[in-house]
Amino acid sequence: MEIHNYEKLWFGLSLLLIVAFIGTITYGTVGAGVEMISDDGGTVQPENVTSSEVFENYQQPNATQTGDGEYAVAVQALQFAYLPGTGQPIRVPENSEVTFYISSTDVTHGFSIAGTNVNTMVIPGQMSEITVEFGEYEEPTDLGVICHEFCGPGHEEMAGTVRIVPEEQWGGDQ
Ligand SMILES: [Cu+2]
Repeated sequence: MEIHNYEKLWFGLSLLLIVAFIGTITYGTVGAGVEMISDDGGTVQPENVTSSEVFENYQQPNATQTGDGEYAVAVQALQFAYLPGTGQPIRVPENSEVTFYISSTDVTHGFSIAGTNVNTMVIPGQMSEITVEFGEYEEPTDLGVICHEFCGPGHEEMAGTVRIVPEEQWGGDQ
């Protein structure tokens, strides 16, 4: 059987494409350092979210110190606000590692902090836990928080703020 040269060429090229596709998928999965966020934050009854230990300790606009340079904030998502976060910013110090615990008391929401890789769904009955490092900041810097899961007629207005505060100003009262 004779195979035409052009046919061989196209055969080779399409094989190469398949190998390249598999290569990019493999790289994206294991090579690029992309990590799935952990889902071991635990479960909680949606109506009891705010009386859970995590919320009783950390649902404050000022991040609570939990260790050396480590802080925690618990955020309640509801139609159509973050508590804390909407109206009053969540304040975190610079040079910190902050763990956010986020849960919803009504429907599924999203929690995404612009300019960081914090991006999680917020599901009633589930505690989303995500840790982010904030670097050095010369002056207070606001990052927007948005809900990116359609959650009802006020979804597009559901937003908040994370304010990163320089060390000298941390503990002050703005
Ligand atoms: Cu929402």
